[in-house]
Amino acid sequence: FHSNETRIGVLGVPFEEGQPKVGVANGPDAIRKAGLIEQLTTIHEKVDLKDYGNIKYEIMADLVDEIQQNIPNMKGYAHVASCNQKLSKEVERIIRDGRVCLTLGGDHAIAVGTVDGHIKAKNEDLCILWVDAHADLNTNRTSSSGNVHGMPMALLASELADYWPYLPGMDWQKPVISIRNVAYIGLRSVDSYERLVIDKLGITAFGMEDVENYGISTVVKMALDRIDPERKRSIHVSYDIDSLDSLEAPSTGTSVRGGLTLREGIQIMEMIHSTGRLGAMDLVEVNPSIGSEQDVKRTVDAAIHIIMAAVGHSRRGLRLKDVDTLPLQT
Ligand code: EXY
Ligand code: MN
Ligand code: MN
Ligand code: MN
Repeated sequence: FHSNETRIGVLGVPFEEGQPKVGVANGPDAIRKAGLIEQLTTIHEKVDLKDYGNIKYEIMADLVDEIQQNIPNMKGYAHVASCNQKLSKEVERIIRDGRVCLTLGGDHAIAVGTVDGHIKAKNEDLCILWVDAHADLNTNRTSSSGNVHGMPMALLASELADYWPYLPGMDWQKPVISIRNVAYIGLRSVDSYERLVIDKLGITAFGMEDVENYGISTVVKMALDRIDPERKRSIHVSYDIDSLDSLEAPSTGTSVRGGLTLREGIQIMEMIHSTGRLGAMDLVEVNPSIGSEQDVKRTVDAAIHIIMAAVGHSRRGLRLKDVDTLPLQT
């Protein structure tokens, strides 16, 4: 069943303080420039699309000095806290407006705000599908890089709340999502402490070897069986473009070979769309400053294909409404 009206809200988050590479902040504009908005309106005649533009935030000034001394190993912390607070509010507003919230990153640190906003808007159980080469499950104690884009899932999970110090400026964010409601697809670069957390907490994690063994459709079905057994939850997909193979998405900061094909990436999102319960989606880590012009084009194009699948574009073609015969020659 597909209701014929599709309400979508697009929000850009030009944020790159969660990792060291310049350029990922231009992801949203690169994706728009390649025609995302125009393409979204062609899915069918009943698309109600609103582009909320790019988010602007003010840095909480009192954080800057204090933080870098008191919270070790979280680079750009004041930016992360400030941007995500604003972002959470924006996502909540868009979902409350009855739209599927499509957030364009920016680096993956922004998922703290998007998931938080989704939780606040739906006020009910939520499940998360985290499509990524990485688990993004480090704390500031376990991270060897100090890059916060490797930490968002650990900030969100209630089971890990005790492993964080007090984080000033993050009081708005309640780690209320249970890691039992989270599934990973695409993993192939997992740090040792992340592996420990996955094993200890029994996190649903499908790595590339599972995609290889079962096929992508079965993996998505198994993931949904685990995180949404009653088929009633609002689904949050946090889609890191680096889940795709480096050949499919070269323009990203932490590319890992041996990843998903674009076909598999699209299939995941077609299946999520067909549940009718996609509440919000992040598309993150597209960095137009990495690689050649052709690399950027390929990466952005892959992002658009994935987003189109998420909101109902079908590879079978559009079904004509109220028409079942070919037009005659006259
Ligand atoms: N696990 C590594 C770290 O914590 O630094 C790499 C993280 C890369 C995160 C990318 C966004 O998915
Ligand atoms: Mn920077
Ligand atoms: Mn990620
Ligand atoms: Mn990643």
